[in-house]
Amino acid sequence: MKSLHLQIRFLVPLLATLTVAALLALPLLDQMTLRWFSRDLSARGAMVAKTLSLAISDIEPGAKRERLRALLERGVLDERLVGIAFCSADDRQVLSTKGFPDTLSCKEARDVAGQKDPRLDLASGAVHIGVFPVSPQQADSDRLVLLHDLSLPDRRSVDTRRYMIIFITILGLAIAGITMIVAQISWRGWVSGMRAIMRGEGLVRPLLQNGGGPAPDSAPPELQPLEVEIRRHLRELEDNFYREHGPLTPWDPERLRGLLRTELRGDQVIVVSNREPYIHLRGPDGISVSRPASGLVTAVEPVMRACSGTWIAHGSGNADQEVVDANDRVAVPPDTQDYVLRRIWLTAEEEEGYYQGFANEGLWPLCHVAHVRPVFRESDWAQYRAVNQRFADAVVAEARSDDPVVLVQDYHFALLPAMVREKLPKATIITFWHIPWPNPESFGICPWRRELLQGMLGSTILGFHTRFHCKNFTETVDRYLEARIEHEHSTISYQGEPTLVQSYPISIAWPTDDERAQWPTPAAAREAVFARLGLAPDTMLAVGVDRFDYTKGILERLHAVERLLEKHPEWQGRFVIVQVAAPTRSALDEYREFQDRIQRVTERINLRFGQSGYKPVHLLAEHHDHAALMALYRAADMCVVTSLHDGMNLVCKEFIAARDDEQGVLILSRFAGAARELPEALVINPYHVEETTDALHRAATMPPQEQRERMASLRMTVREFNVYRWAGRMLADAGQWRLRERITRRVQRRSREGAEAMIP
Ligand code: ADQ
Repeated sequence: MKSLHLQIRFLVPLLATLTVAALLALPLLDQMTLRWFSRDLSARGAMVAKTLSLAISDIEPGAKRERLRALLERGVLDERLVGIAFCSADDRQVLSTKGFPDTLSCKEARDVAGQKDPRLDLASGAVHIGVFPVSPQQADSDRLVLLHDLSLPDRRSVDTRRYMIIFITILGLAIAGITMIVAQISWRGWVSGMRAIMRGEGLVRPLLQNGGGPAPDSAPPELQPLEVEIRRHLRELEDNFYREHGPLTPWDPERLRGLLRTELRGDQVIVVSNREPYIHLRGPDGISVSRPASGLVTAVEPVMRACSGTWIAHGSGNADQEVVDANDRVAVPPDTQDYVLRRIWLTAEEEEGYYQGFANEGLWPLCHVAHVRPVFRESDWAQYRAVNQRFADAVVAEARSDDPVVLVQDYHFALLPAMVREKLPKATIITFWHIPWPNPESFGICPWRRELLQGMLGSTILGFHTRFHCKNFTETVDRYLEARIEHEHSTISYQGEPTLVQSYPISIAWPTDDERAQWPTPAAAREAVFARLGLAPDTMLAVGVDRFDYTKGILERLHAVERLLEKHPEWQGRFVIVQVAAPTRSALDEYREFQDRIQRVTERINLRFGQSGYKPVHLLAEHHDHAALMALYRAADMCVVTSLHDGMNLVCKEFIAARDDEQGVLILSRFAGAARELPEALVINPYHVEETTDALHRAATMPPQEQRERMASLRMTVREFNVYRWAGRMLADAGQWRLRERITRRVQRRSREGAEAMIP
């Protein structure tokens, strides 16, 4: 209907143009017709006159007058001739036929005949006058005046005009009709082409194209420039939109809850982790509750809050036992009591063997290529197995159905998935490995490599941070187990049970507006931090935040700072790094020695480059609360992450989230999983001191505009790829898996029933 309106709008001017053309053309046509007739009558008159002249020359002189009259009267028998007159050379009318008007003299007739349009309007009608010499060879010849009736040409002219109007009208309508059809076809093509472009069909095509040639579904040629233009504008709009608002449907706690309601409706979720989400501690003022600063807790807690599940963890607080019920359960969080925390108590031997021994002295260095030798003790392995079994038993005891969703966290529980699978074959077990997975050769040094792999393959889904870790795991299984690997579907089937091996990059919760409102401004944060540490106002401040772990590259970082002060002496007295290092695993020799070494190197550098009131390295070997870390991130000019090997690294993402002023530079090790997501950082090889030194110098001299460009892009990534997406994607995959399982079971049941019905 709309297109019809458009066409009418287009046709009206077309028809108006045709009408105007017709109005202009008709008088012209009239004139031409009359001129043709006039020429025709003149020629005709000349012929008649010639015939008459011949006849007149044959008349004998005596009989001349009567014969002449008879001759002329015969001539006017032609209906188109009105009258004929015979005029002498001196314009005297000798005789005339009956129809010749008395009022018309020979002279007047000659004058009119000499005009361009020899027409005379008489009372009886218009006539065409032709004057012809009887003897053309004589100069003073008599003349014949022939009057032709002009009513016929006039009638013909009217007829011609009528036919002309009919012709133009038909032509106009035909053109209009054809135009409408062509317009309709082109309009439809154009509209569908535009719609396709708007739907993005043309826009996504270049991504799908393999070669350089045009894609088979490319837009019509006339729309291609438009397509290019639209694509450019859309990209700009999208960029701006993403920068301002983040992704269209951002992952947040609400979306995660929605997913649990729809995809895992009513299913019980059980989390297993070594660290508990709430620790009860007895202090001088009674029992207090603390939340460990842990990415894992931040990531998993929204899931638990949404589904009222059960979290099984090692009860490590000194007042933990006081608050649990007879079944070692306590409702948490303390204020809302959304889910249950089931605590497992470990003896000192168990903790030493399972946690410090096998997990932290064995698996941790085994999976991190940081040149610290793993230690494998038979006794640690026994404890590891026993504790895994205790946690697995707790999962089975807490399960309210035979198919709960079990989320197993980290390398402390490599054996648990298969142990749970044995008791609950229909459970959906999602295991997430928070640390890297090494190559098959490195992993092969573990004496219990097969048992560990078999344990992990009890999982339904096995998640790593990066595809690279997935690949290493798959190759390790390929090397040490008899398993069927389907690379296309990322699955490994061991003893007929499939496991989906997938990458789920972990992240942080993007700060809410309420949280951000609590933050000091960057200027205020800088002022407070500078005052606390006694820094000069023009100090270039770098910050490092880590657990005091040898995998974090703290030593390499300090070497790079030392080299910077050597290579660029202008930074002496002005460049400061604040290294926050939370003590961790201090019961282990390796860690204690590492911490001592860092202390010594720090002192050496400060001795070498320190001046009165200035020391280049501030080592704060203590746990900081969240607000203190935020203040540091916001005060700093750069954040330095130099991990020698890291599954992901959350510190760099926390720094990015803290910089809503879009300032500050991130220096990031290429051996951290995060480097694959954050290429806008200054990505370095921490083993190459010179490269890290240059990155420090580059960060210190980077113009604010470049910092803004990089930081804006980094923030966009971290906001979109947040921790809710991490949990959401795993749970969505689990939901799909369960759906498929249910369908398969239904199909199997029906075909079994069908087969039974066939048996007579
Ligand atoms: P971690 O090895 O602990 O995590 P990381 O990802 O950097 O390493 O997380 C450390 C967390 O502890 C951060 O939230 C940080 O703020 C906090 N933190 C560090 N030092 C602190 C201090 N002094 N005071 C207070 N808080 C401090 C393991 C893997 C990582 C993986 C995570 C999540 O080794 O590769 O990213 O799990 O899967």
